[in-house]
Amino acid sequence: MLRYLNGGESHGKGLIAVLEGIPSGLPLTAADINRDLSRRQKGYGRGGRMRIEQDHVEFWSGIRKGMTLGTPITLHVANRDWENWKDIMAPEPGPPVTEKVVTCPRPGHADLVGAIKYNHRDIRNVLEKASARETAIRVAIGGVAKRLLAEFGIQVYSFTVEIGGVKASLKGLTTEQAFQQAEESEVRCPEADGSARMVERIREAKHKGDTLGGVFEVIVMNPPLGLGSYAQWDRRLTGRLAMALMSIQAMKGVEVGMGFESARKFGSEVHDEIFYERSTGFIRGTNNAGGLEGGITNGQPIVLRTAMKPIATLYSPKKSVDIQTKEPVEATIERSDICTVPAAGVVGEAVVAYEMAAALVEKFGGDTLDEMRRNYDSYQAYVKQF
Ligand code: EPS
Repeated sequence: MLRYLNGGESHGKGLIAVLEGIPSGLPLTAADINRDLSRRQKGYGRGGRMRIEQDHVEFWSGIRKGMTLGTPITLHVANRDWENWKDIMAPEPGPPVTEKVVTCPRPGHADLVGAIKYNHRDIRNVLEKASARETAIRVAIGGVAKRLLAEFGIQVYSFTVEIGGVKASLKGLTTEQAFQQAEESEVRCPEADGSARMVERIREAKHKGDTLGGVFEVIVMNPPLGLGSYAQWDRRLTGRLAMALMSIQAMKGVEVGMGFESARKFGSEVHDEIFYERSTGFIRGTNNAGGLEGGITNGQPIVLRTAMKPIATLYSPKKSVDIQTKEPVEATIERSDICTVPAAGVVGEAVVAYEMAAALVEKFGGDTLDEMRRNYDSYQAYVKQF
C-alpha cells in the first residue's frame, strides 16, 4: 500500500512529506524530482513569490546512494521566503505581528469558512496551509511516483488546453508532440497561436487587476489493463483519479475521456468498439472512455481534463466583511498570481502519477522492485494469452 501525509505552511520553514510503500531497489535522485519542481514554478502569469523561491527537494530518509530502501521516504522542500517571515510565523509563543494579521476574507478562498471552522481571528492561520504553496511538495511526491511508473514504461504528460475562454487546437498532434510543444510554451499550450492568445488574455487580466482560470489535460500513456476495480466503490480508479485532481487548490471539475460531451450524444456515438487481432490481442478503434471502463484501466491512454477557477486573490478586490468589526470592506490584497493554469498542469501530472503508482503497487506490489516486475511480467503474459 502506498500512502503519504504532508505538512508545511506557505511562509513557514518548509514543506515536508512522508511517503511509505515504495519498494526497495528503485533508483531515485533529487534531480529526477527537481526537474518537475522547476517546471511547476514557471508559466506566464505567476507573481513575485516565484522570484524568491527556487524549489529543490532534500531526502531526509528512505534513500541511500541513489536507491530506495523500502522504508518511508521523507521529502523536504525549503521555503526561502521563511527568512522574511521568521517573526510572523514563529512557532514560539509571542504577540502577533499586527500589520500581518488578516481580517478581511477573500471571496472564493478558504479564508472565511476556515476561520469560522477553526475559530481563528487571524485569517493567516487559515491561508498558510490552504495556500497552493502546498502543491510543491505534492509535485515532489509525484516525482517519486513517476520514477516508479517509468520502470513499467508508464509516462504521465500534461498540457494547457484553455485559459480564460481561449481554446487551443490540438488537431493532428500526438500526445508526445503536444507535450513537447507545450514544454516550449510559456503557458504550456501545445499550439503557438493559442499560446500567444492565452498570454494576451492573461496580460489583459493583469491590467484589470483580475485573474484567470482554465483547463489542463493530463494523459497517462501505456497503463496496463486492470488497475482499479469495480468490486467496491472506493477502488474505482476513475473516482480516485477525479478525487486526486479535485483535491488540487482551485479545481472545479474533472472530465474523463469524452467527458461532458458524452452526455449530449447517443450511446452508439460514444462507446469504443472492440476488435481482436492475433498479434495484438483485444484492441479499440477509439478512446472515448479515456482509458477507463468500470473503474478499471482498459489499457488505452488515460485522458483527464480538469477545470481551474480563477485565483481568489484579486488586485481589484471584491466586497467582503471584516471578521472583527463586521463592517463591509474590500477583501485583502495579498501578493498573488494572475493565472497558474500552466503550473496546475504539472501538479495534475503529479497527483495522477501518485494515484497510478498507488494502483500499480496494489496490483503488483512486493517489497522489492524486482518482485514487482516479476508480478507485472507474469500478469502481462496472462493478459496476452487471454
Ligand atoms: C498563494 C499565494 C502566493 C503564491 C503561492 C500561492 O504566495 P505569496 O502569498 O507568498 O505571494 O505565490 O504559490 C506558491 C508560493 C507556490 O509555490 O506555488 C496562495 O495564496 O495560494
